[in-house]
Amino acid sequence: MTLTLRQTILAGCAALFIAGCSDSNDAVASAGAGLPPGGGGGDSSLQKKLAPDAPEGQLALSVETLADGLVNPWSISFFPDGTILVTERPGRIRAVRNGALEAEPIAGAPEVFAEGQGGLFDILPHPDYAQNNVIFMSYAYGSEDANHLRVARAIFDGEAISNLEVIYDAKPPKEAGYHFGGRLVWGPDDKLYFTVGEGSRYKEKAQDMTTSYGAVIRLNEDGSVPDDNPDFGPGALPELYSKGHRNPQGLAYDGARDILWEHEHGAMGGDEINIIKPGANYGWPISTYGIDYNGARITPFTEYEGTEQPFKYWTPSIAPSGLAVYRGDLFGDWQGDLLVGALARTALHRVIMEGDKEAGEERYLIGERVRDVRVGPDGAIYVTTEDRGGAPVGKLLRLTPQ
Ligand SMILES: [Ca+2]
Repeated sequence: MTLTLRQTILAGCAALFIAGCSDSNDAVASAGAGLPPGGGGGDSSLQKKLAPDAPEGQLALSVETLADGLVNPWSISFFPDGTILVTERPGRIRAVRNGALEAEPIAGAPEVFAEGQGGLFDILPHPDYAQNNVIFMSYAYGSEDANHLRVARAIFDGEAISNLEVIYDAKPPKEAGYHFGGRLVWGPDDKLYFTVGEGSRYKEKAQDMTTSYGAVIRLNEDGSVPDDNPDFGPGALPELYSKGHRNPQGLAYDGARDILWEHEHGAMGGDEINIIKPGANYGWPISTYGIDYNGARITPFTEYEGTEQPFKYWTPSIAPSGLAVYRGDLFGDWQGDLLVGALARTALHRVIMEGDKEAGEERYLIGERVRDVRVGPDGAIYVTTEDRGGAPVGKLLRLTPQ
Protein backbone atom coordinates (compact mmCIF):
# COMPACT_ATOMS: atom_id res chain seq x y z
CA MET A 1 0.00 0.00 0.00
CA THR A 2 1.22 3.46 -0.77
CA LEU A 3 0.11 6.67 0.77
CA THR A 4 -0.29 9.51 -1.62
CA LEU A 5 0.89 12.69 -0.02
CA ARG A 6 0.66 16.03 -1.62
CA GLN A 7 2.85 18.87 -0.75
CA THR A 8 3.68 22.06 -2.44
CA ILE A 9 6.86 23.72 -3.38
CA LEU A 10 6.19 27.43 -3.70
CA ALA A 11 8.36 29.66 -5.72
CA GLY A 12 10.86 31.41 -3.59
CA CYS A 13 10.48 29.11 -0.56
CA ALA A 14 13.74 27.72 0.28
CA ALA A 15 17.02 27.82 1.69
CA LEU A 16 20.47 28.92 0.89
CA PHE A 17 22.80 26.03 0.66
CA ILE A 18 26.51 26.44 0.93
CA ALA A 19 28.25 24.09 -1.40
CA GLY A 20 28.60 20.45 -0.66
CA CYS A 21 31.22 18.43 -2.40
CA SER A 22 30.32 16.40 -5.43
CA ASP A 23 28.76 12.98 -4.99
CA SER A 24 28.90 12.96 -1.23
CA ASN A 25 28.65 9.19 -1.22
CA ASP A 26 32.28 9.38 -2.13
CA ALA A 27 34.49 8.11 0.67
CA VAL A 28 37.28 10.35 -0.53
CA ALA A 29 34.93 13.29 -0.14
CA SER A 30 33.81 12.22 3.29
CA ALA A 31 37.33 11.80 4.51
CA GLY A 32 38.71 14.91 2.91
CA ALA A 33 36.06 17.51 3.44
CA GLY A 34 34.42 16.30 6.63
CA LEU A 35 30.93 16.57 5.24
CA PRO A 36 27.93 16.01 7.43
CA PRO A 37 26.11 12.72 6.84
CA GLY A 38 23.21 14.34 5.04
CA GLY A 39 25.34 15.75 2.27
CA GLY A 40 24.75 19.23 0.98
CA GLY A 41 26.11 21.17 3.88
CA GLY A 42 29.79 21.29 3.22
CA ASP A 43 31.60 23.90 5.20
CA SER A 44 34.89 24.36 3.47
CA SER A 45 36.12 27.95 3.57
CA LEU A 46 37.25 27.47 -0.01
CA GLN A 47 33.75 26.63 -1.12
CA LYS A 48 32.25 29.64 0.63
CA LYS A 49 34.23 31.93 -1.63
CA LEU A 50 32.74 30.42 -4.73
CA ALA A 51 29.71 31.33 -6.77
CA PRO A 52 26.18 31.34 -5.36
CA ASP A 53 23.65 28.71 -6.32
CA ALA A 54 21.07 28.99 -9.08
CA PRO A 55 17.98 31.08 -8.26
CA GLU A 56 14.86 29.44 -6.91
CA GLY A 57 12.43 28.18 -9.52
CA GLN A 58 9.55 30.43 -10.55
CA LEU A 59 6.94 27.76 -11.25
CA ALA A 60 4.84 26.40 -8.38
CA LEU A 61 4.95 22.60 -8.43
CA SER A 62 2.72 19.92 -7.00
CA VAL A 63 4.57 16.93 -5.61
CA GLU A 64 2.88 13.55 -5.40
CA THR A 65 4.57 10.71 -3.54
CA LEU A 66 4.07 7.52 -5.58
CA ALA A 67 6.32 5.33 -3.45
CA ASP A 68 8.00 5.69 -0.07
CA GLY A 69 10.26 3.57 2.10
CA LEU A 70 12.74 2.81 -0.69
CA VAL A 71 16.44 2.17 -0.14
CA ASN A 72 18.60 4.30 -2.45
CA PRO A 73 16.20 4.24 -5.42
CA TRP A 74 18.67 4.69 -8.25
CA SER A 75 16.67 4.74 -11.46
CA ILE A 76 13.18 4.96 -12.91
CA SER A 77 11.96 3.20 -16.07
CA PHE A 78 8.57 3.30 -17.79
CA PHE A 79 6.85 0.37 -19.52
CA PRO A 80 4.10 0.35 -22.15
CA ASP A 81 1.42 -1.03 -19.78
CA GLY A 82 1.99 1.84 -17.34
CA THR A 83 4.26 -0.10 -14.99
CA ILE A 84 7.10 1.92 -13.50
CA LEU A 85 10.17 0.01 -12.32
CA VAL A 86 12.43 1.58 -9.71
CA THR A 87 15.76 0.00 -8.88
CA GLU A 88 17.00 -0.01 -5.30
CA ARG A 89 20.78 0.09 -5.24
CA PRO A 90 21.18 -2.89 -2.84
CA GLY A 91 19.79 -5.05 -5.66
CA ARG A 92 16.02 -4.95 -5.64
CA ILE A 93 13.63 -4.02 -8.44
CA ARG A 94 10.34 -2.50 -7.30
CA ALA A 95 7.20 -2.07 -9.36
CA VAL A 96 4.74 0.81 -9.14
CA ARG A 97 1.42 0.01 -10.82
CA ASN A 98 -1.76 2.05 -10.76
CA GLY A 99 -0.08 4.56 -8.48
CA ALA A 100 0.89 2.02 -5.80
CA LEU A 101 4.16 0.38 -4.85
CA GLU A 102 3.99 -3.42 -4.87
CA ALA A 103 5.21 -4.93 -1.63
CA GLU A 104 7.18 -7.78 -3.23
CA PRO A 105 10.22 -6.95 -5.36
CA ILE A 106 10.33 -8.25 -8.93
CA ALA A 107 11.90 -11.73 -8.99
CA GLY A 108 15.04 -12.43 -10.96
CA ALA A 109 17.16 -9.34 -10.22
CA PRO A 110 20.84 -9.91 -10.90
CA GLU A 111 23.43 -10.54 -8.20
CA VAL A 112 25.16 -7.23 -7.52
CA PHE A 113 28.17 -5.89 -5.61
CA ALA A 114 26.40 -3.54 -3.23
CA GLU A 115 29.20 -1.86 -1.29
CA GLY A 116 30.09 1.83 -1.29
CA GLN A 117 28.40 3.36 -4.33
CA GLY A 118 28.02 -0.05 -5.96
CA GLY A 119 24.83 -1.97 -6.60
CA LEU A 120 21.98 -2.07 -9.08
CA PHE A 121 21.79 0.98 -11.32
CA ASP A 122 19.72 1.46 -14.50
CA ILE A 123 17.02 -0.54 -16.28
CA LEU A 124 16.40 0.34 -19.94
CA PRO A 125 13.54 -1.20 -21.92
CA HIS A 126 14.44 -2.12 -25.49
CA PRO A 127 12.70 0.21 -27.98
CA ASP A 128 10.77 -2.84 -29.22
CA TYR A 129 10.00 -3.97 -25.68
CA ALA A 130 6.29 -4.31 -26.42
CA GLN A 131 7.17 -7.03 -28.94
CA ASN A 132 10.29 -8.67 -27.45
CA ASN A 133 10.18 -8.00 -23.65
CA VAL A 134 13.93 -7.26 -23.70
CA ILE A 135 15.46 -5.01 -21.05
CA PHE A 136 19.03 -3.93 -20.33
CA MET A 137 20.41 -3.54 -16.81
CA SER A 138 23.58 -2.00 -15.42
CA TYR A 139 25.08 -2.88 -12.04
CA ALA A 140 28.26 -3.29 -10.06
CA TYR A 141 29.54 -6.83 -9.97
CA GLY A 142 32.34 -8.62 -8.13
CA SER A 143 33.99 -8.16 -4.74
CA GLU A 144 35.71 -5.45 -2.71
CA ASP A 145 39.04 -6.50 -4.26
CA ALA A 146 37.88 -6.97 -7.86
CA ASN A 147 34.73 -5.33 -9.15
CA HIS A 148 33.45 -3.51 -12.21
CA LEU A 149 30.41 -2.17 -13.98
CA ARG A 150 28.45 -4.92 -15.74
CA VAL A 151 25.70 -4.60 -18.34
CA ALA A 152 23.26 -7.43 -19.01
CA ARG A 153 20.21 -8.02 -21.14
CA ALA A 154 17.26 -10.04 -19.93
CA ILE A 155 13.58 -10.72 -20.44
CA PHE A 156 11.00 -8.95 -18.28
CA ASP A 157 7.56 -10.41 -18.98
CA GLY A 158 5.83 -7.93 -16.69
CA GLU A 159 6.08 -10.20 -13.66
CA ALA A 160 9.64 -11.53 -13.38
CA ILE A 161 13.07 -11.23 -14.95
CA SER A 162 14.62 -14.21 -16.71
CA ASN A 163 17.17 -15.17 -19.38
CA LEU A 164 19.87 -12.91 -17.94
CA GLU A 165 22.75 -12.60 -20.37
CA VAL A 166 25.87 -10.57 -19.54
CA ILE A 167 26.85 -8.42 -22.53
CA TYR A 168 29.59 -6.23 -21.06
CA ASP A 169 32.13 -6.14 -18.22
CA ALA A 170 34.09 -2.93 -17.73
CA LYS A 171 37.79 -3.65 -17.62
CA PRO A 172 40.09 -4.20 -15.87
CA PRO A 173 38.57 -5.13 -12.48
CA LYS A 174 39.20 -2.53 -9.78
CA GLU A 175 39.21 -2.29 -5.99
CA ALA A 176 36.65 -0.52 -3.78
CA GLY A 177 33.11 0.55 -4.50
CA TYR A 178 33.37 3.97 -6.09
CA HIS A 179 32.56 5.77 -9.35
CA PHE A 180 30.87 3.15 -11.49
CA GLY A 181 28.91 5.42 -13.84
CA GLY A 182 26.02 3.17 -14.87
CA ARG A 183 23.54 5.17 -16.98
CA LEU A 184 22.08 3.39 -20.04
CA VAL A 185 20.63 5.06 -23.15
CA TRP A 186 19.37 3.82 -26.51
CA GLY A 187 20.70 5.83 -29.45
CA PRO A 188 18.92 6.81 -32.68
CA ASP A 189 21.32 4.46 -34.47
CA ASP A 190 19.91 1.47 -32.54
CA LYS A 191 23.05 1.22 -30.43
CA LEU A 192 23.36 0.95 -26.67
CA TYR A 193 25.29 3.75 -24.95
CA PHE A 194 26.34 3.72 -21.30
CA THR A 195 28.66 5.45 -18.88
CA VAL A 196 31.56 3.96 -16.92
CA GLY A 197 33.17 5.89 -14.05
CA GLU A 198 36.90 6.05 -13.37
CA GLY A 199 36.81 4.20 -10.07
CA SER A 200 37.81 7.29 -8.03
CA ARG A 201 41.31 6.11 -7.11
CA TYR A 202 42.09 5.24 -10.73
CA LYS A 203 41.60 8.65 -12.30
CA GLU A 204 44.63 8.40 -14.57
CA LYS A 205 42.89 5.48 -16.28
CA ALA A 206 40.29 7.92 -17.64
CA GLN A 207 43.10 8.77 -20.09
CA ASP A 208 44.21 5.15 -20.66
CA MET A 209 42.48 4.02 -23.83
CA THR A 210 43.18 0.34 -23.05
CA THR A 211 40.65 0.55 -20.18
CA SER A 212 36.95 1.30 -20.03
CA TYR A 213 37.35 3.65 -17.05
CA GLY A 214 35.92 7.15 -17.44
CA ALA A 215 34.16 6.42 -20.73
CA VAL A 216 30.98 6.36 -22.71
CA ILE A 217 30.73 2.89 -24.29
CA ARG A 218 28.82 2.09 -27.51
CA LEU A 219 27.67 -1.45 -28.29
CA ASN A 220 25.29 -3.40 -30.44
CA GLU A 221 22.34 -4.79 -28.53
CA ASP A 222 23.92 -8.25 -28.31
CA GLY A 223 27.10 -6.82 -26.76
CA SER A 224 29.20 -6.96 -29.91
CA VAL A 225 31.18 -3.89 -30.95
CA PRO A 226 29.83 -1.84 -33.86
CA ASP A 227 32.25 -1.60 -36.77
CA ASP A 228 31.86 2.19 -36.99
CA ASN A 229 33.01 3.06 -33.47
CA PRO A 230 35.67 5.82 -33.22
CA ASP A 231 39.34 4.84 -33.15
CA PHE A 232 41.24 5.86 -30.00
CA GLY A 233 44.59 4.66 -31.33
CA PRO A 234 46.82 1.59 -31.03
CA GLY A 235 45.71 -0.80 -28.30
CA ALA A 236 42.54 1.12 -27.55
CA LEU A 237 39.37 -0.74 -26.66
CA PRO A 238 37.09 -0.76 -29.72
CA GLU A 239 33.95 -0.22 -27.63
CA LEU A 240 35.02 3.28 -26.52
CA TYR A 241 32.85 6.15 -27.75
CA SER A 242 34.29 8.96 -25.59
CA LYS A 243 36.86 9.14 -22.78
CA GLY A 244 38.19 11.47 -20.11
CA HIS A 245 35.11 11.34 -17.89
CA ARG A 246 35.10 11.20 -14.09
CA ASN A 247 31.88 9.72 -12.70
CA PRO A 248 29.05 10.16 -15.20
CA GLN A 249 25.63 9.55 -13.67
CA GLY A 250 23.57 11.34 -16.28
CA LEU A 251 23.06 10.39 -19.93
CA ALA A 252 20.16 11.36 -22.20
CA TYR A 253 19.58 11.35 -25.93
CA ASP A 254 17.88 14.51 -27.19
CA GLY A 255 16.13 13.53 -30.39
CA ALA A 256 14.98 17.01 -31.41
CA ARG A 257 18.53 18.36 -31.28
CA ASP A 258 20.27 15.07 -32.13
CA ILE A 259 22.54 15.53 -29.10
CA LEU A 260 23.76 12.92 -26.63
CA TRP A 261 23.95 14.80 -23.32
CA GLU A 262 26.05 13.55 -20.44
CA HIS A 263 26.82 14.92 -17.00
CA GLU A 264 29.41 13.90 -14.47
CA HIS A 265 30.54 14.59 -10.95
CA GLY A 266 33.64 16.72 -10.56
CA ALA A 267 35.72 16.44 -7.41
CA MET A 268 35.26 19.60 -5.30
CA GLY A 269 33.69 21.74 -7.99
CA GLY A 270 33.88 21.00 -11.67
CA ASP A 271 30.64 19.09 -12.18
CA GLU A 272 30.01 19.13 -15.93
CA ILE A 273 27.36 18.81 -18.59
CA ASN A 274 28.92 17.64 -21.86
CA ILE A 275 27.75 17.13 -25.42
CA ILE A 276 29.12 13.71 -26.30
CA LYS A 277 30.89 13.41 -29.64
CA PRO A 278 32.44 10.22 -30.99
CA GLY A 279 36.14 9.93 -30.35
CA ALA A 280 36.28 12.97 -28.08
CA ASN A 281 38.28 13.31 -24.86
CA TYR A 282 36.54 15.21 -22.05
CA GLY A 283 39.73 15.94 -20.16
CA TRP A 284 39.58 14.32 -16.74
CA PRO A 285 41.98 14.48 -14.94
CA ILE A 286 44.08 16.70 -17.24
CA SER A 287 41.62 19.58 -17.26
CA THR A 288 38.85 20.39 -14.77
CA TYR A 289 37.14 23.34 -13.11
CA GLY A 290 37.31 21.58 -9.76
CA ILE A 291 39.96 20.90 -7.16
CA ASP A 292 40.61 17.88 -4.98
CA TYR A 293 38.67 17.29 -1.77
CA ASN A 294 41.70 18.13 0.34
CA GLY A 295 42.01 21.49 -1.39
CA ALA A 296 44.91 20.46 -3.63
CA ARG A 297 44.96 21.23 -7.32
CA ILE A 298 44.45 18.16 -9.47
CA THR A 299 45.84 19.89 -12.53
CA PRO A 300 46.81 23.46 -13.43
CA PHE A 301 44.53 23.32 -16.48
CA THR A 302 40.90 24.22 -16.93
CA GLU A 303 41.41 23.90 -20.68
CA TYR A 304 43.83 21.63 -22.48
CA GLU A 305 44.49 21.11 -26.16
CA GLY A 306 42.84 17.99 -27.50
CA THR A 307 40.23 17.89 -24.73
CA GLU A 308 36.66 19.14 -24.89
CA GLN A 309 35.30 22.00 -22.83
CA PRO A 310 32.09 21.25 -20.92
CA PHE A 311 28.82 22.67 -22.22
CA LYS A 312 28.28 23.88 -18.65
CA TYR A 313 29.98 23.38 -15.32
CA TRP A 314 29.14 23.89 -11.66
CA THR A 315 31.71 25.16 -9.20
CA PRO A 316 30.84 24.64 -6.41
CA SER A 317 29.37 21.24 -7.08
CA ILE A 318 25.72 20.31 -7.11
CA ALA A 319 26.57 16.56 -7.34
CA PRO A 320 24.48 15.73 -10.42
CA SER A 321 22.64 12.43 -10.77
CA GLY A 322 19.94 11.73 -13.33
CA LEU A 323 19.41 13.71 -16.53
CA ALA A 324 16.42 14.24 -18.78
CA VAL A 325 15.47 16.55 -21.63
CA TYR A 326 11.97 17.90 -21.11
CA ARG A 327 9.50 17.21 -23.92
CA GLY A 328 5.88 16.97 -22.96
CA ASP A 329 2.55 18.68 -22.58
CA LEU A 330 2.45 19.55 -18.89
CA PHE A 331 5.31 22.04 -18.63
CA GLY A 332 4.60 24.30 -21.59
CA ASP A 333 7.60 26.61 -21.30
CA TRP A 334 10.09 23.89 -20.49
CA GLN A 335 10.37 22.27 -23.94
CA GLY A 336 13.95 21.16 -24.56
CA ASP A 337 15.21 22.26 -21.14
CA LEU A 338 17.66 20.01 -19.32
CA LEU A 339 16.59 18.56 -15.98
CA VAL A 340 19.35 17.54 -13.59
CA GLY A 341 18.99 15.90 -10.19
CA ALA A 342 21.31 17.14 -7.46
CA LEU A 343 22.47 15.03 -4.54
CA ALA A 344 24.40 17.60 -2.52
CA ARG A 345 22.01 20.44 -3.33
CA THR A 346 18.94 18.25 -2.73
CA ALA A 347 17.21 19.87 -5.67
CA LEU A 348 15.99 19.51 -9.22
CA HIS A 349 17.94 21.86 -11.49
CA ARG A 350 16.38 23.18 -14.67
CA VAL A 351 18.88 24.35 -17.27
CA ILE A 352 16.81 26.69 -19.43
CA MET A 353 17.61 26.36 -23.12
CA GLU A 354 17.12 28.62 -26.11
CA GLY A 355 17.90 26.55 -29.15
CA ASP A 356 21.20 24.83 -28.43
CA LYS A 357 22.33 27.48 -25.91
CA GLU A 358 21.87 27.82 -22.18
CA ALA A 359 19.62 30.77 -21.35
CA GLY A 360 19.56 30.45 -17.57
CA GLU A 361 19.12 28.06 -14.70
CA GLU A 362 16.79 27.63 -11.78
CA ARG A 363 16.42 25.04 -9.09
CA TYR A 364 13.51 23.47 -7.27
CA LEU A 365 14.36 22.47 -3.75
CA ILE A 366 13.24 18.90 -3.03
CA GLY A 367 14.95 18.76 0.35
CA GLU A 368 16.40 15.30 -0.12
CA ARG A 369 19.15 13.94 -2.34
CA VAL A 370 17.78 13.62 -5.89
CA ARG A 371 19.19 10.45 -7.48
CA ASP A 372 17.26 10.18 -10.74
CA VAL A 373 15.07 12.40 -12.90
CA ARG A 374 12.94 11.30 -15.86
CA VAL A 375 10.10 12.64 -17.95
CA GLY A 376 7.18 10.22 -17.92
CA PRO A 377 4.96 9.34 -20.89
CA ASP A 378 2.33 11.61 -19.26
CA GLY A 379 4.61 14.65 -19.42
CA ALA A 380 5.09 14.73 -15.64
CA ILE A 381 8.58 14.82 -14.15
CA TYR A 382 9.52 11.88 -11.96
CA VAL A 383 12.37 11.95 -9.46
CA THR A 384 13.73 9.56 -6.86
CA THR A 385 15.12 10.75 -3.57
CA GLU A 386 17.43 8.90 -1.23
CA ASP A 387 19.05 8.91 2.15
CA ARG A 388 22.80 8.97 1.84
CA GLY A 389 23.27 6.38 4.58
CA GLY A 390 20.77 3.97 3.03
CA ALA A 391 17.87 4.41 5.43
CA PRO A 392 14.61 3.09 3.91
CA VAL A 393 13.14 6.54 3.36
CA GLY A 394 13.70 6.96 -0.39
CA LYS A 395 10.78 8.13 -2.52
CA LEU A 396 9.47 8.18 -6.04
CA LEU A 397 7.91 11.60 -6.63
CA ARG A 398 5.76 12.87 -9.48
CA LEU A 399 6.07 16.60 -10.18
CA THR A 400 3.49 18.60 -12.11
CA PRO A 401 2.74 22.32 -12.43
CA GLN A 402 0.34 23.54 -9.79
CA1 LIG B 1 35.80 17.57 -18.52
